[in-house]
Amino acid sequence: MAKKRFMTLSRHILEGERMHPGATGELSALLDQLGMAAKLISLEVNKAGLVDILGFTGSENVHGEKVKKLDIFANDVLIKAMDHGGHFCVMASEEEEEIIHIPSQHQVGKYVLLFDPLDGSSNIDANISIGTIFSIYKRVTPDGTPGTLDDCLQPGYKQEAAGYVVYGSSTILVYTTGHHGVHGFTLDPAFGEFLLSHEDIKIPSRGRIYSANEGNYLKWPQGLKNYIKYLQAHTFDEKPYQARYVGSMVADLHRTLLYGGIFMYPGDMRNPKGKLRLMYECNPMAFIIETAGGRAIDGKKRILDLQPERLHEKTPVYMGSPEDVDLLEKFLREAE
Ligand code: AHM
Ligand code: MG
Repeated sequence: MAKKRFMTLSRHILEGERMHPGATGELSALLDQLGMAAKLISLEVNKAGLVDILGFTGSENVHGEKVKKLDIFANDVLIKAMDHGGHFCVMASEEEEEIIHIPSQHQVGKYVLLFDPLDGSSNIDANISIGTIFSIYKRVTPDGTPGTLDDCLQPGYKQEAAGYVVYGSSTILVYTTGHHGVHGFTLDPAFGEFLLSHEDIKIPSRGRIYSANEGNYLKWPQGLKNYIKYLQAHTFDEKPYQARYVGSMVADLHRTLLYGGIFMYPGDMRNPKGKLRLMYECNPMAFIIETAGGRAIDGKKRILDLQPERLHEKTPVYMGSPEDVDLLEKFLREAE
């Protein structure tokens, strides 16, 4: 218990590194830096209602959506915190149309960073949880040269690390390197440190909660409609299924990770690829969910096996407790 109380994010990352005798410490250093950026974003998110930072900037992001100032702030913080450490050769963000090059005055490293700086930002004005998502790969182009799009377009199973930060009733950072489990750290605002609060998270094998935007029900694939009807007519552990949908992927998946169940953002008749982006939303979340014992599919294939073609491409996604995803998959298959 005492050990847990004093396990900061930095110490945890370092101890993870020591389990790999050949590790250079670079991954630890950059994860630590990401934790620092998350603290800065958290501070700003927490005072969003107090300062004149809310409201539209008048510009749109690469997807034609209105961008709020906090998105830009979070994007800037991440770029500025991560571009000069010598760890990355290239970065990419949901808020930037093109890849982000490392400025020429800084060293380039062997890692690649993709991130969604502030996901669910349409929820900001209502004080609903939002989050940051990140995904880390090793470069595929030669060391010492500027990174390229090829470094970014790698399938998710090649991720070296992934994580998210949820700015909710408290700020929690969850990360994994794929080897030593999934761990969550709660930010102590007085202490200014992320402290280990959720050690070695394992997703329940089955849950009672399904999470999707049911407003789109009529446009959904028939198999998914059948699945939802099935859940509504059945019980789990003698209790009815529950629907929960925050509309912030990070919050919905954080709950799914802890309580079990299934999160879904399907493709539909109008948007066959759904809404969520493969590279910096679905892949990192799928890596975390799988490492915690869950499953993540696009309806047919494993999310982490998808070969990306474009930086901002979207994919349908179903992820969560393994038995729930198995059942959903069966319904999708049967309706084909
Ligand atoms: P954003 O990246 O523009 O914030 O949008 C992504 C968000 C996710 O957090 C969430 O799961 C989804 O959009 C909700 O979409 P919808 O309003 O269609 O249900
Ligand atoms: Mg997003």
